[in-house]
Formats: sequence, structure tokens, C-alpha cells
Amino acid sequence: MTHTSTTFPRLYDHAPSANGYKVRLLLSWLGKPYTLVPVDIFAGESHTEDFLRHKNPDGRIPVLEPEAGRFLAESNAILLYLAEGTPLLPTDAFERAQVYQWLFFEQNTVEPNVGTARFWKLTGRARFHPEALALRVESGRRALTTLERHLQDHTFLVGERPTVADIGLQAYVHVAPDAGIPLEPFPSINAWLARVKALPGHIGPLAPYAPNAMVPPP
Ligand SMILES: N[C@@H](CCC(=O)N[C@@H](CS)C(=O)NCC(=O)O)C(=O)O
Repeated sequence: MTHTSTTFPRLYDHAPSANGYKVRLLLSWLGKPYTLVPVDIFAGESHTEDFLRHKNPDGRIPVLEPEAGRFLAESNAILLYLAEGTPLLPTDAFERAQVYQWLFFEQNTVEPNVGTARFWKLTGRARFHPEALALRVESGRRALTTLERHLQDHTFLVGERPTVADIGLQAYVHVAPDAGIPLEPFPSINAWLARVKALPGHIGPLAPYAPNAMVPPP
């Protein structure tokens, strides 16, 4: 975890993380320069005394350092902070609350199910939790069904323009097939994903997990 650039904000991140990807995507949409500080979460770098005391007491990335010595964790809190004053966060109180609605839904219903199932499957951990995996996949599919229902008559999640809610939801939804949840049964989600991907500043796919993330085969 070394960094030499003095450009702020700094983003403490791990390339295969879809939570980190949300922030990278927003920074790219905004065209905002930043310093990427890679954190090897599988080598314990997010659980050092310094990281836990100063950066995130929860021991996770992403963490944003907007100015020297101030740290903000939780991907969706970072999205809301960085989007302040931009068209990606409405000023109208009700529309803003709708952005929160979808970001809370993401953390409560999408990320814990799709994200965890994907992590277990891609890193060889699925065989340790067969029953929990089945529940997470089923709950993830239910979350996508909810999203499909909403997107049947909405261009973006809130109103007709993209907001940070679209970034927050897109991150794990677009990799749902990695979790064993194919996207073919969700045409409105597919059309929305294509609209989000077509926006200026889109970034490439997530990096694969590195060998030190993998558990050895049985
Ligand atoms: N709710 C958090 C979740 C962050 C999270 O789960 N980060 C993972 C990578 S995707 C992590 O840093 N894991 C390391 C660990 O738990 O030790 C967010 O949205 O930022």
C-alpha cells in the first residue's frame, strides 16, 4: 500500500471489488483526477492497526481520502459525497430520497446476496457454504426481479436522468452471472445496463481475483 502522488482525493481500493468499482466509475464519469492506492485485502492490508484506526474501523475498502487525513468508508456514502453539487445527485428532497431508497436497497438486498455469492463462486469458497449459497442466489434473483419490475417503466432508477443510484446498482447487477444468476430473464435490466454502459466515461470490466484470493481445490 504505497503512494507517491499528492493528488487528492485518494482512493484506497482493490481492483476486483465491485464496491470499489462504483467509486472508480463515478470518478471517471465526473472526469475527476485521483490517486489510486491499491490495498491487498487478501494480504491483510485492510486490517493493519493504521488502517483500522485511521481509515476504516470496519477493515474494508473502498475508502476515500478527500483531503489529507480525512477518511470516508462505505461505497454508497462515498458516491453521495462525491456527487454533491453535480447532476448525478438531485437537489429536490424527494428525488434525493429516491436515490437513497435505491442505494439502501442495494446494500440491504443486492450486495449481500449477489456480491457474496459471486465472491464465494469465483474464489472457490462456494463448496464451504452450499446451503447459504443457494439462499443467497435465490435472494439475489428476487432482488433482480424487484429491479426488473421498476425498470419496466423507468429509463434510469430515479427520473429520466442518470444518478449515483444507477452507479450503485449497476456495480453488482452487471456481474450477477458470476454469482450464478443469468441476466437473460431480465430484459428491462439488460436495456438499462446498456444505457448506463453507453454513458460517457464508462470504465472497463472488473479485474479478476488474484491467486492469493483463491482457496485451494479439495
Ligand atoms: N458495505 C461496504 C462493503 C465493503 C466491502 O465488503 N469491501 C470488501 C471488498 S468488496 C472488503 O474490503 N473486504 C475485506 C475484508 O472484509 O476484510 C461498502 O459498500 O463499501
